[in-house]
Amino acid sequence: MTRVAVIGAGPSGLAQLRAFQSAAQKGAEIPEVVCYEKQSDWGGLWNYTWRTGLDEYGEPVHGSMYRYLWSNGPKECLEFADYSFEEHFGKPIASYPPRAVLWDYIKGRVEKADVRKWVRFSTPVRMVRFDEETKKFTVTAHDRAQDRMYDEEFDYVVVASGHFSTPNVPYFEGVKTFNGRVLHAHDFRDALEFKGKDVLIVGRSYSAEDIGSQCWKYGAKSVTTSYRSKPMGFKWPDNFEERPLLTRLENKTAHFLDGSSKEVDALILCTGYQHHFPFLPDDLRLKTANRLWADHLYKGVIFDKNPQLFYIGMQDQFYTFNMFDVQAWWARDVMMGRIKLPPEEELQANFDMWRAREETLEDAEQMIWYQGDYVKELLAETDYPSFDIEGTNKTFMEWEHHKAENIMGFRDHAYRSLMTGNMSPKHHTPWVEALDDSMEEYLRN
Ligand code: FAD
Ligand code: NA7
Repeated sequence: MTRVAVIGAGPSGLAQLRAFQSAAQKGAEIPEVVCYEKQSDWGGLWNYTWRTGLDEYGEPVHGSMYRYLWSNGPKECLEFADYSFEEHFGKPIASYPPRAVLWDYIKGRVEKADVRKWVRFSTPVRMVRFDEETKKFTVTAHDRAQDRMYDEEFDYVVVASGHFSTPNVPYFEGVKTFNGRVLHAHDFRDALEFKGKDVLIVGRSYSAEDIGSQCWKYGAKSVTTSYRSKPMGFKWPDNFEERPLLTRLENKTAHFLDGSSKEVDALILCTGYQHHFPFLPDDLRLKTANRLWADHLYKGVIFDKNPQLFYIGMQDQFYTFNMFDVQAWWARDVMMGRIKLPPEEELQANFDMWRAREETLEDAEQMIWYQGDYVKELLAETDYPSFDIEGTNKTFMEWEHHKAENIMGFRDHAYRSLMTGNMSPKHHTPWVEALDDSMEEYLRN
C-alpha cells in the first residue's frame, strides 16, 4: 500500500489530511497517511503556548503567537471552501476573530473529518532520507512521550512544518550593553509586560505592525518602530512613531540612521523568520527566502529535485488557509495519480513564468492579485470546491484601504463571506477597547 508521511499538523498539514479524507469520503482508495506532530495538540501556530525557548521535552518551542492576537486580515479571505465559519459557529460572526476563535474553526473541520487518528502527537521528525534505489523515504521520528525513536518507510513526504518559528535575529552594535529586555517577536507573549514602557521595535512588516499596535493598545508609554527599507506609513497615534534603521545601542539609548536617538526600555526584534528544516538532509532541504514565489518549488508545491517530496504553505502569505487547501488537494492528486506531471521543461517554464511576474510586483495590491492567480491555477486542476478568487482579492483590497484609513480601527469593519454570500456582522466592541480576547467574549451577541 502507498504510504504518505505528513510533517506537521498545522493548517497546512491538516489541509493535507482533509484532502485525503475527502477523497476517501467520495469513495476513492487512498494511501495510508501518517502525520507527525511535534506539539501535543494540532493547529500549528494557532495552538497557543505560554512557553518560550524550549518546551517540556527540550525541543525548540514552535509557537510564535501571543495573547490578544486577532486575525490580521479578514477571515473572509481565509475561509475554507468546504467548511464555512457559519457551519462551524452556527451563525455569521464578525470579520477579525481572535486566535482562539480561529483555532476552534480550524479544529472543527478536522474533527468532523475524523482524522485525528492519523496524527502522532508529541512526535517530532528527526530525519528524512531518500533511497535512490528503492525510491522510498525513511522517516525517523521521536515519540517524546515514550522517549522512543523509530524509522518508517514512505512513498511520499509532505513537509508542512511552517516557516514562522525560527527567528531571524540580526546583530545591532552595542546590544550587549543594552539595559532593557531584548527579544525576538517569536518570544513575545503578553503586551502587558510593556505597559508604561518605551518600546523600540525593529522591522516594518506584519509582526512590527501588530506587536507595535498591541503594545500601544495595552498601555505602552511610547512605541517607536525602526525600518530598514521604508516606513509602514500608517496614521499612527501620537505616542507611536516610525524612525529609520537602528544603528547602535548604548545602555538604554537607541541611535538611528538619521542621527536621532531615544531612550527605550525594551527592544523587540520583528525581523522575520528563517525557513528552517533541521530534519532534512541537503538533497531534500528547501532553501528559500520568504517570498511569494518560493525557490525550488514547481507549482509552488513540488520539490524540484525530488517529485515525491511536497512542501505546503512555504510562500509568503496573503492567502493562507484556503491556499494551503488548494495546494494540499493538488499534491494529493499528484500522489494519487489523478494529475500527471508534465515533463520537467514544462514545470520549469511554469516556474520561470511565475518568478518573472513575481519580480515585477510593486505593491500589496499587485501581490494579492498575483497570489490569487496562483491559487486559481491550482484550483482549476483539482476538485477543491471552487470559490470566488476575484471577490477574495477585492476583500483584501478593502482591508488594505481600511488599514490605510485607520490602523487601530480596521478590525471594526465587516465583510461578506465569499463562501456563503452572507454579510458578517460588525463586532460588538471597537478593537481598541476590546481587551478580552476570549472566544466566549467574541461570540457574545
Ligand atoms: P504552522 O502553523 O507553523 O504549523 C506547522 C506545524 O508543524 C506545527 O504544529 C509544528 O509543531 C509542526 N512541526 C514543526 N516541525 C516539526 C517536526 N520536525 N516534526 C513534527 N512536526 C513539526 N495567518 C493568517 O491567515 N491570519 C493571521 O492573522 C495570521 N497571523 C499570524 C501571526 C503570527 C505571529 C504568525 C507567526 C503567523 C500568522 N499567520 C497568520 C500566518 C501563519 O503562517 C498561518 O496562518 C498558518 O499558521 C501556517 O500554517 P502551517 O501549517 O504552514 O504552519
Ligand atoms: P516578515 O514579513 O518576513 O518581515 C520581516 C521584517 O523584518 C521586514 O520588515 C524586514 O525589513 C525586517 N528585517 C529583516 N532583517 C532586518 C535587519 N537586519 N534589519 C532591519 N530590519 C530587518 O516577518 P513578520 O514576522 O513581520 O511576519 C511573518 C508572519 O507573521 C506573517 O505571515 C504575519 O501574518 C505574521 P524589510 O521590510 O525587508 O525592510
